[in-house]
Amino acid sequence: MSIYSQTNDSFVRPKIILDPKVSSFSVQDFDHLRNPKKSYNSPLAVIAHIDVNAFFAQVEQLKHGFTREDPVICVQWSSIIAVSYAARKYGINRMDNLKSAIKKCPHVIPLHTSVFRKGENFWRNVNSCNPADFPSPATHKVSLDPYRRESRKMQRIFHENCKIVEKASVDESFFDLGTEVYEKARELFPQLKDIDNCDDPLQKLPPIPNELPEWCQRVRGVFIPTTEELETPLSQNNEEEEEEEEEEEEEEENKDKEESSAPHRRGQVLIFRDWDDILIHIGSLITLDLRKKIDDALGYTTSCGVARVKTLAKLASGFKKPDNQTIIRNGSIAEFLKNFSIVDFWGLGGKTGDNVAFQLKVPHEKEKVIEYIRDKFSLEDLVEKLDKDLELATKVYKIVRGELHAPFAEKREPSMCSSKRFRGESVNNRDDCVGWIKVFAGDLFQRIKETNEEQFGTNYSKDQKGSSNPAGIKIRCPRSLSLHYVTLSSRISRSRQMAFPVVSIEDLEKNIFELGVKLLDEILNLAKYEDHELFPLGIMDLTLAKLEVVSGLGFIENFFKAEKPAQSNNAKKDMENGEKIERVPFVYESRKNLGKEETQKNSIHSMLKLKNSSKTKNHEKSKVIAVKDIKKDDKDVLPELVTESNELVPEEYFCESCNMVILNKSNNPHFVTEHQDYHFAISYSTKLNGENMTQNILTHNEPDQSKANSPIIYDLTISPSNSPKLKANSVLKREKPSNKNKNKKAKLEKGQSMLPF
Ligand code: DCP
Ligand code: CA
Repeated sequence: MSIYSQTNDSFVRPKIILDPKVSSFSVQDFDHLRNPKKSYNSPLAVIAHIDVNAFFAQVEQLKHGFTREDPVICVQWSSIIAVSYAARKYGINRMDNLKSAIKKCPHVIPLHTSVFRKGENFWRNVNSCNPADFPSPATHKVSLDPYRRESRKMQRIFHENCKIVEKASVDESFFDLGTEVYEKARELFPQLKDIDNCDDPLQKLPPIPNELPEWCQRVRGVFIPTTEELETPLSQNNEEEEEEEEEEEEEEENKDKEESSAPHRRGQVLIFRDWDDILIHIGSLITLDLRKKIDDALGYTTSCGVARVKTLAKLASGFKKPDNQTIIRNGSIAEFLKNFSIVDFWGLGGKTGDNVAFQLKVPHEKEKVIEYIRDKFSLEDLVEKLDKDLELATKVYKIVRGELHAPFAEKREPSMCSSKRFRGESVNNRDDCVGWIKVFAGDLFQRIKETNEEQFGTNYSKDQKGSSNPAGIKIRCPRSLSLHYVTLSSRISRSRQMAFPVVSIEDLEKNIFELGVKLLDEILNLAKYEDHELFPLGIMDLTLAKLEVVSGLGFIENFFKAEKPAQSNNAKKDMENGEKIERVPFVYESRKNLGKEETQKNSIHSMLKLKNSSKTKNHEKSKVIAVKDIKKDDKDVLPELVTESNELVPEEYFCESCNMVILNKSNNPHFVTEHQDYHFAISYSTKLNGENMTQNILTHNEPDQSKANSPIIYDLTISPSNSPKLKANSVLKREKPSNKNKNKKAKLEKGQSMLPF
């Protein structure tokens, strides 16, 4: 059993003892820390993982003015999706439902997630902790916006303080602290600056000093001991000294607002011998500061792990919760891993991990599993045992040694999805779908608006029109829209996708809605064509993808770059001076309803007092539902956590402006949007420069059919979107036939839209 299964009562902070030895690390190992491409792979790497404690519950707790000591739970319909640590003391966990939670703690405070109401384009808070007032899943959709918003605030603080951050989920992030640790170490230890003139990168670093500078004499968080430290006789300090130390610690604790518990053995020592110990320790003080910033600025407690690789940092952050951090030095990896089995590692939790455990016949005692794999199997043995799967074998080999140096993921092109899992048979016709598309459009628009405001610091209010620097305005524009559904009983799943045009921000929500409805009509036609029953619907979602960042004037200028038409002096001047922001149609309208709903702090407190008054009952006009159990898997999926943008490269599309179908012969994923840009540029130029000038552009940019990648022209007999029935063979007569019917059917199945736009 790990020493950490003991209670914390008998633990005090350990003391650091320095025992310098010849360093095993080279100048290059240290130098790589400041190189973002190499730092994660250095043997001196310092990686952290931060996870917000009971995230949704903390958001609701703060939103409604409760304290950390209040037993808050976050509820979605009658399921519990997050449990505050105060409520966990009563044994409540996520597997409970509202009823069983109330049984465990009669004064539990259930706070419902914010919700959209069907047919409305804005979400509202549920300002009641009385389950009888909670909304019904038949008429409402959960809004995850408040959590995403808080998540983005945290990300901003993380990015302000750390160069390499990888957001792992809505409340978890990895940090490569290489640069920060490198800089702090050089500031604290002059000998690490002396190596600047060293010619040989493989030269070993100087030994660590005999004493630590004051800044890093503090020990914060749980330091996993090395085997040697565990065996080191405990400090001989007499009790008086210990008491004095504890008093000092208490003072410091108040000063630093650090971890509430110090789960170390009384008199434990930490022996630092080389730079890896010191750098990980510096990393732990940096994360302490970062977590404190989150707490001070936003009020959230977090847990954190610091180690040399991501897998260890992730396990460590979950080791001591809440509001604590666990530090794994390289010498304590073996000891730390005694707490885990192979299936506890990220990516090995499912069948793969079970299969590895089975094939390697790992012992039943958890604390022996990792040691057993490490000591018993060479890499070759693992390849042999794991069906010659070299990748998996290498992963297991490195994981059990704490050596899986994983790179940090590049930022993915974001997409946004709004989805709803429908209850029972509540969506039975087109009107029902339209009501939900309205919600989706409002949700997506609001999120784009907010992320733009947060990311680019622009509030897009009308008074910003006429700004002297429109070229500086940036905005994230969606360029693709898709609608997806799953039928309730037959679980038939289909999706339709189309390029999303460049529109003004004022028109964005309207366009998302209208084009979403167009996709819906396509789907309705397709269901008829395929002869499958669409209703009742089980799930529907609307996704905006290819959220490209463009800048106001720069964006427009890009359209004209290719052909550089001779501009009239005035037009040119306008562009250069960036006058008239009105021309750049990226101006958001402020929306009604939202601000008021969001800032009702403490409202529940007052409602608690007024619990039985009629005022309370009328406050939220949600339908009153009986509290009944809803199965775990029956709740809404978390789009941001589970939805990947599943984009398809369109093979062809019908361009209304060209009045022809254009084939994507070069398989260019952006070909539709690029073609649209071309039309946008023309229309914009016409507006700006008049017809004549635009003619220049036209002759330069017109699709050239003589070129290899030229579009193939179809004889257009029926516009597919106007066709009452979407029939493969009635759509187009092609001049140059090849695989037409096959393509058409495949295209329909792949979900590519036939809509003109
Ligand atoms: N979440 C959810 N449904 C799940 C899992 C999570 O709705 N099945 C949401 C609610 C959580 C948030 O995601 O607050 C983050 O998930 P975590 O697994 O990190 O759990 P918590 O943050 O709630 O708790 P912990 O302190 O254990 O991290
Ligand atoms: Ca969490």
